[in-house]
Order: sequence, then structure tokens, then C-alpha cells
Amino acid sequence: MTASAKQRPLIALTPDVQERGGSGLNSYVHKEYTDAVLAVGGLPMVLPLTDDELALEALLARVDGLLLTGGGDVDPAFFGGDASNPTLKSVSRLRDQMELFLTRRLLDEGRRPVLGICRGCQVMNVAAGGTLVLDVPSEIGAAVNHSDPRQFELVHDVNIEAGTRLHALVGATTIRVNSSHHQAVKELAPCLRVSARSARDGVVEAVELDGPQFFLAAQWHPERLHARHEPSAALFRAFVAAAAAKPRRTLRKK
Ligand SMILES: [Mn+2]
Repeated sequence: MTASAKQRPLIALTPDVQERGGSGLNSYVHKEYTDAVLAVGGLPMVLPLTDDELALEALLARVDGLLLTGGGDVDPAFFGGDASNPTLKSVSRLRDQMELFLTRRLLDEGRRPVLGICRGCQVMNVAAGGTLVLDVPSEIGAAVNHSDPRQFELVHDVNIEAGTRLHALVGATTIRVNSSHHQAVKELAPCLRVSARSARDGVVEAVELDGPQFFLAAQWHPERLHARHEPSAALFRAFVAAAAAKPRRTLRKK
């Protein structure tokens, strides 16, 4: 990378949340996310876990792109689903509110790139008006194990839709991916299109905005693969390149 530090795009990452006992909470990201952004020349910055919209707005004003990381389930109350479903795991309304706010802000702006990974794919669909499968094994079936404990291994095939942004940047119509999710996109948000599905059971594995903004999400974990899996590396390269190409502020409206 020959660009000076000043030219390297600043990428905001949303943190995961973990209860610590009492009312204590940890916020953190897996190191693979920051490594994957660094590897393609981006400067990762982990956001504080907060639903303070004024602070989030001020932070957002300073960054060039947003990466929504993996984690627990989105509260079904945000998309009219059954909040008492017993399969729900690690629901955090604080994290949901923070990420839905940030995602909708950038979707409305229509300019800076957003990359969603795993839960991030689900957050982006919900933010844009879609719904989620609450539990793939009980609602779709177990033909494919989407919660494979081998988190860094390629475990199932994904078919990529021709003509999508994902297809253009990966350059293949079938790839093999890792899989650590029990939820998935159900009803697609009106502005999104499906860019990939799991080969055997049709589970949505990637979505994207149908338009010029890079607003793309993968249900798998490219950050765990990027160093040795070209399709995952290509995803980070395209995201950070989109962030580098977009000025933070513009005098024009979109
Ligand atoms: Mn999967």
C-alpha cells in the first residue's frame, strides 16, 4: 500500500456485547475484523457501544465506511417477529438500536459504503424493512449445517447471482464458505436484492443494494478467511476501495 496514512479510509466497526455480571457489559470485536480491514489498507476504528444518537452522528461524520460485525440475534420486535421464540440467542436492544440507527443513516445518505457480516447481514435487511428467519434448523431444515463449529473452514457452497455487485467483485458463480449462523434473511427489504444463496437449501447468504452505493452483506465470515480465500479478500478490498473513493463530506445532495 503506497497511500499515505492520511489517504487511508477510516472504517468504523460496530462492537459485540457481552454481559459480565451485575450490570457490567463488555464491548469488543474479534481481532480478525480489524486485521481484515488493515490488510487491505483501511484504518479500523471500533465504535463505543452506545445508543446516544448525537454521539453516533458525530462519530459517523468522521468515518469513510461502516462495518457491521457478527454477533447475537436482532430483537424480533424490530421486524414484527416472535420475541418469545426459545431459539433466540444473545439479544441486545442496545446494540440493535445503535446498529439500526447507523445503518439507516448511511442508507438514507446513499453515499458511504456499508459492509455487513453475519449478524450485519441481518441488521441491514431489518434496517431497510425486511424480516428474518429466527432459526434456520427449525424453520428451513438441517440439510446444511449453518452453525458449523469449524469457524475457519469452508463448509458449504454458495451460488452467487450473475449480474450482482458480489458477482462482479468475486468473479465466480459458486464459492465455498464458512458458516456460523442460525438466522438468515426471510422477507427481503424492498431496496435490496439477494446476491447469493446456499446451494442446497436456498438460505440467503448475501444481499446488496441495487444501486451505486456499496451496501452489501455476507452471511458467512470473510474476516476469518481473507488471508487464504480470494473471494473473502475481494470483499474487503472492494469495501475499503469504496470507502477511499467517497469523500466524507460533499457540497451536493445525492
Ligand atoms: Mn451459511
